Amino acid sequence: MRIKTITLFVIYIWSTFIFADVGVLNFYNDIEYYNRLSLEVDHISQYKEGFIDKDNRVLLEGDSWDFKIFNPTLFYSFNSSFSTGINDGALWQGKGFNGQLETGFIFNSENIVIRLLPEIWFAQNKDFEIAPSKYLYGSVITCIDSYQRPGNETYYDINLGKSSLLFKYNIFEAELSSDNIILGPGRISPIIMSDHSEGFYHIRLGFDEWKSPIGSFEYNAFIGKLDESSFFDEDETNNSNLITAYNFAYSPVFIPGLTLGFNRSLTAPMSVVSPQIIFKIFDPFIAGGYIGEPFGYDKTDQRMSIVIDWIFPESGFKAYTEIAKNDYSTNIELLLRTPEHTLAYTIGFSKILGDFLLEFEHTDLQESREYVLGGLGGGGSFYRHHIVSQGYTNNGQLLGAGIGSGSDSQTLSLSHFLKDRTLKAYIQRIAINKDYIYGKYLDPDNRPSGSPYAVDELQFNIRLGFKGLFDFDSVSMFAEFAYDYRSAFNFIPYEKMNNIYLALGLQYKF
Ligand SMILES: [Ca+2]
Ligand SMILES: [Ca+2]
Repeated sequence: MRIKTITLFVIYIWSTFIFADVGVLNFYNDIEYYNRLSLEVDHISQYKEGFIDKDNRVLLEGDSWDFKIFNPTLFYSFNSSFSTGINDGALWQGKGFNGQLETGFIFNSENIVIRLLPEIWFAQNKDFEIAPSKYLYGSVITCIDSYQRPGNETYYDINLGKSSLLFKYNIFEAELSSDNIILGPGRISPIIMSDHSEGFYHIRLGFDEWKSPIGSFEYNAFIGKLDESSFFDEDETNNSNLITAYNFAYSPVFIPGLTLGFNRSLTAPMSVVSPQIIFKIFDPFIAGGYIGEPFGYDKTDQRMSIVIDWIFPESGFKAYTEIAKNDYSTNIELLLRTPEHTLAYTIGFSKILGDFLLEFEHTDLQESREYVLGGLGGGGSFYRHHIVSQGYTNNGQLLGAGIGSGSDSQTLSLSHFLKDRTLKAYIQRIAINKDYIYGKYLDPDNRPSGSPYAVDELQFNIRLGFKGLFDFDSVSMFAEFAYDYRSAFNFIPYEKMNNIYLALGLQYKF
């Protein structure tokens, strides 16, 4: 008990010197995004890493290399009633206090970049009611390793964060990394890959921008390993999965500002991995069956999306969409009958208004409607899978949109960019896992005949938030205040909950 208390004390103290990809660094992303909206570019990169090298102090340098310290950046947050937070990397923000530390070193040269940026994070993880789960602390739905809480004790984790070893030659890059991969234009809910979960060990081969007479091309291929969290099943033989993925993007020279993209990813249990599985992602014929198995018996899980990202720099306007499929239509008959089969999408726009930036994004991850007719089995819900039983997750958090399976969401925000400060107000609605309630009452005989009706179990959250970044000479400061109203909390009719979210970030600039 004493050791635990001392450990917690050390973490609490350490976290006050901490640094993160939320808070200050998240605002750096916003500022860069705002600045680029009015720039004429040949190509909009669809592969992004969470890492930003901004104002980091050079400790040593030579003619063609430098060695920097990554500015220490503190992030602290507090939830009064329940867990909230998306796109925060490995961090999970529970009830009570949460913190994350990120710092380290960066070596830059012409052909080699080395980043050693480990992170540590903790969640006080105070007790709050969660919805019943087969996995105790896990998701309300099966076939996905997405915990509601990481157990019932203070949780902390150390990982390699945004560390990476990168080789560059001309436009080509080869990288070994533990960072997140973000694909596509989604500002809040990229569907195939986001920075909602912990990054994962992967190898990347690709190029960012290859200019040709007909336009610019981008291509990256990934192979990596995903892990199960400690809050899932008791089966020790299925704890890791393979992930392979690629993204392709093209900006036609005859339509300035337009970038079209394609993303595809595949996961498979490590126990079935073979060269055929590793290269299956490059098979353009998207068959239903697993190689060597009867049709429809698929041991791999695939997702794909197409992307349209269109920027109009003269008016500072950008519109984008990502349209994704969780499962392919296995033949042309099915495709013609129900093209909406497991379709999900994100659509959004951004508009500069002087010093202001107005943004809106809408995402819908709900199961397509033909599932109510039966004959397709369960599991049409985005990110779930029956063979890759952890679903599309790493260490208990989703690799894709953080709003979660079966959800839909809208976010409207207004940011104000000034020389030494950036302010942002936002309102966000998330309807949480509607698929769970629709699935629960698939059989009309199970539905309650009177009030409360099944429809009263549909849970949603409204958040109103304000945040700001304030730049001083040697310190950047981040602060956020948000209020959450949750209706049908844990899918219980008429159960209403309020939450206050506070966050503070500091970055020390050497
Ligand atoms: Ca997270
Ligand atoms: Ca397991």
